[in-house]
Amino acid sequence: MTVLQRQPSHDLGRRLGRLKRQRRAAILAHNYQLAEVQDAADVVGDSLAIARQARRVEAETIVLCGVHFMAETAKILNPERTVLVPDANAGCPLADMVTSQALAEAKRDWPEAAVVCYVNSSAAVKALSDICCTSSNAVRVVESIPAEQPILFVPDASLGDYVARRTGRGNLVPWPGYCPTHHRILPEHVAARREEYPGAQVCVHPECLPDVVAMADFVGSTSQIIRHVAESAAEAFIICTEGGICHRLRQANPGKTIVEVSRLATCPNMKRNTLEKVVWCLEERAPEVRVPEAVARRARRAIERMLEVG
Ligand code: CIZ
Repeated sequence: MTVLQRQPSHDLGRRLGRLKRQRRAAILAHNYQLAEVQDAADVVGDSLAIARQARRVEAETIVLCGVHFMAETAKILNPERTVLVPDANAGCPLADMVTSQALAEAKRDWPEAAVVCYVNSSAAVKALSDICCTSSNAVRVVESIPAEQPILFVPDASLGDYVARRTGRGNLVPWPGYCPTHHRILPEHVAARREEYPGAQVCVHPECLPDVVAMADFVGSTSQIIRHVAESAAEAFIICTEGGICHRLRQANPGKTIVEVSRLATCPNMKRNTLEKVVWCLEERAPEVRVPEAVARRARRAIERMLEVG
């Protein structure tokens, strides 16, 4: 019987280094990636930060380690670069909860509404939207829309509810989508961790259930949580978002205690990307992510409108 063995990581590292030079490639990884992928990356950040960085790196090829919509966003903002993904099946169930057909119908029923789409959406949905947002700037984006204009917020209802409460917008209607990973975090998980770590600050991503958000000492996107933990005087933090972020938080804050709220908050799609697959996609120059130009042009408008808001 043949026993398959994992290749030693130093061999993989050497192959990766050689391929990166040959392909003039940069590896950009999301905060939710496996530790081994984050450690091999040139840039680690949220989807917007990595899409912006993609413009700055001196590379012809970008390996985008995240989920599909992130690679699309990087391609839309950097159409001249080749964008590869380690695993073509790394999708986002939240993004799939709004299709372009369903959104087109909703727009026909509600023509006066401005459509705000969370970055967790397909390029085709972004192309039908007036403006995009991330969890870092969703409040500012919504505030940039005239108060009297109704807003259709797609696809994340938890983020939509949070933004409606923060901005006092009674005319914001959230699409009924949700992130299955963030919704696995329950109030009892937070309560149990609080008992174990009295005095720890609870940091919550706004994709979480409203009852979990209500327990937070700090609510923010991954980049905002990273900044908050670095700047806070507190010594311990209970992290209520996808667990991959804890690797970066521990590296950056060796003196602080970083507690994952629940092992259930692991995104199976984010974890599809492994170091082996990063090497393979560079070897094969595939899978490559492409966005049809007509879709990309309109999606870019929604993203650039967001970038103007900041
Ligand atoms: O914008 C991103 O990358 C996502 C999906 C979440 C976050 O808070 O960074």
